Amino acid sequence: MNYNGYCLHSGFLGREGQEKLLLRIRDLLQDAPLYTPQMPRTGKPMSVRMSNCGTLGWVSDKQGYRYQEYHPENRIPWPAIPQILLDIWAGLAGYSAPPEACLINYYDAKARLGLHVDKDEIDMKAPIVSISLGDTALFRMGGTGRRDPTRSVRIISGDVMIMAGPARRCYHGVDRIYPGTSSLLAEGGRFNLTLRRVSTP
Ligand code: MD6
Ligand code: FE
Repeated sequence: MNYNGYCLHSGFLGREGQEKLLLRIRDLLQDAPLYTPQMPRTGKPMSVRMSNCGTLGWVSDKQGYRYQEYHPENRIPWPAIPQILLDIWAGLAGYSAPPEACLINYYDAKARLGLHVDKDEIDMKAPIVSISLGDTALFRMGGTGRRDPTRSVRIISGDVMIMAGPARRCYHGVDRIYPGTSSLLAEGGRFNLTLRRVSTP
């Protein structure tokens, strides 16, 4: 599927690749634990828990959305992006510069992510490469306007999604997680990793 810069590589990572990547993610979450971000202004907690790796990480709190070099709670610089992820970017992004940030989202059975456009990156020409591990998600993809028609896609463990070009400015979100659809995570739920270029190369 390739539609206006939106591209889904179904089953890109096999079970072994998913397990290897998951081990690396669990390892770096020891140093950069998942935290509960807050919505700008209201401070309302998000249902998705987050962390990052890379020289920059995306964070959200009462002050707003931004990229910063350290974990918002322990203030330690984010761990490096694992080589497996750098290799996926190099193979699929079609972009000469490496990613600077990898946002790690964790969804439990009840978590969801509202419609949004990722626009905190200075370099909006770079694609975002997204990797999913664990339970299936119902992903919604819309247009550049918040009220444009949307289509829904089920994203499964090992799928890799690219948003490039026009799709980079389109609204999208996660409506729900289907609990028990993957045996990858012992605790259940879903990880989504989004690799991003933040600054212009
Ligand atoms: C998710 N993904 O799949 C949320 N954003 O859990 C995103 O918000 C996203 O997958 C930009 C590009 C790719 C994505
Ligand atoms: Fe997004």
